[in-house]
Amino acid sequence: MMQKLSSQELMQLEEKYGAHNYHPLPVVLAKGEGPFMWDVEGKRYYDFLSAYSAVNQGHCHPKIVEALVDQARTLTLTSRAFYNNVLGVYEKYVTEYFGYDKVLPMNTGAEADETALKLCRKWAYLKKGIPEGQAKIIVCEGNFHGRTITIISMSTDPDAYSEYGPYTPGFIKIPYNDLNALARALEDPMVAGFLVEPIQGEAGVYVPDEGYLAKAYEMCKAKNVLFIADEVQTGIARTGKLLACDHENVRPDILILGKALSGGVFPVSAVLADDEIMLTIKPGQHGSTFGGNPIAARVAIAALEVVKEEKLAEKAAYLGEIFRSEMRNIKSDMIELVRGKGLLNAVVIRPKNGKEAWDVCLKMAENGVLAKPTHQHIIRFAPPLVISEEQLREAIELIKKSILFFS
Ligand code: IF1
Repeated sequence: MMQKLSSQELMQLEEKYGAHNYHPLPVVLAKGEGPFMWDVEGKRYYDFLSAYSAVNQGHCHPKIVEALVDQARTLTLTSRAFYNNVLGVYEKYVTEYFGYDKVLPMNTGAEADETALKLCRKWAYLKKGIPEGQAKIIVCEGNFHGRTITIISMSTDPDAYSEYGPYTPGFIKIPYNDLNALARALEDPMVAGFLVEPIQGEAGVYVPDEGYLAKAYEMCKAKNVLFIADEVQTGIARTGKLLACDHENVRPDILILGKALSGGVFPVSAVLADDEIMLTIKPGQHGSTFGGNPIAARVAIAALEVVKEEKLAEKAAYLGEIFRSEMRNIKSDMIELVRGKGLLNAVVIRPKNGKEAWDVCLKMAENGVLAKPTHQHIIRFAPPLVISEEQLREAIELIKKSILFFS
């Protein structure tokens, strides 16, 4: 049984007994519903982080929770040593939904990214004819794909990679949003894939120039290089389309999904690809105890149905326009820049009188809006896509009030 503890006591427990690998905003949440969360003292907040875009469908969406609970009462895990009566149904649903031959189910985003890297290398050796052990994958500076050793080997952020070596070789790092750099890197015949976030999330919601993804895709095709999109954060309606790649009509050769694939109720990730690529991995060559478990399968179907039923992509596109234009209208010299797509947005904060993004976030929390700074001076704004226009406008007023407090 959970005792009734205060926010202060609960934060002290985490401080004393938990590893110090996070620095959370000092808010202790106890409940969520739609675009809202409540702290243990009962104060209500607009959630403008959505668990880094995992909760696109809103907190505790009844339909998704129902799928979770119903399946949890029936069958939770069989492992992949046996078939179960949900996985195949989900696999058919998700592949038709995104338009691929096959799916490989995993749990976390990092695992799906790792899977995509392994798949790309397998394809390189079995199909492209690169000599084994020689394949290279192009990645972008400022990337964020997760926390495993191989993934941080691709990182250019010292916080992410320092003192974790030795690192996995085989990656070529080029600047993001730079087609000339990509062209040069693609000259290397050992290149098997190009892994890219359609919008860089961790880098600070960095939106590339229009046409970048389409042109990059075309250049990869010309060199028989796989275009691999990490849509863990940008996918599932967040940017105003089902996938961020849809804005440029690009269909990745390998598509990586996570986060909102479960609406934030369970770790569910997936890699999608066509047979020519996916069938290079044979039985016993990759897997996961929990990947594709019955709860995950049921939850993901429900989460994807909600996206269509509630037209979340259309909503994100429409509400995103309102958000950016309202934020750009705020008369404050602390707002340096507003950027984003759909409801994945960032505001670059110009520090004033020693006050920076962190202070703005604390003030916003006080006023009832939760968001988190990234890289000292950027605040990410990504509410659940189920937020109504009226709610969004109310939250914008609270954000405005918080920024103007320092101006
Ligand atoms: C943390 C950021 C977001 C991701 C992309 C894969 C993964 C992520 C594009 C891995 C994860 C997270 C993880 C979270 C913070 C967070 C994040 F600030 F670091 F950049 F979302 F913006 N690909 N992103 O964004 O997915 O293994 O975590 O399920 O605390 O590390 P995961």
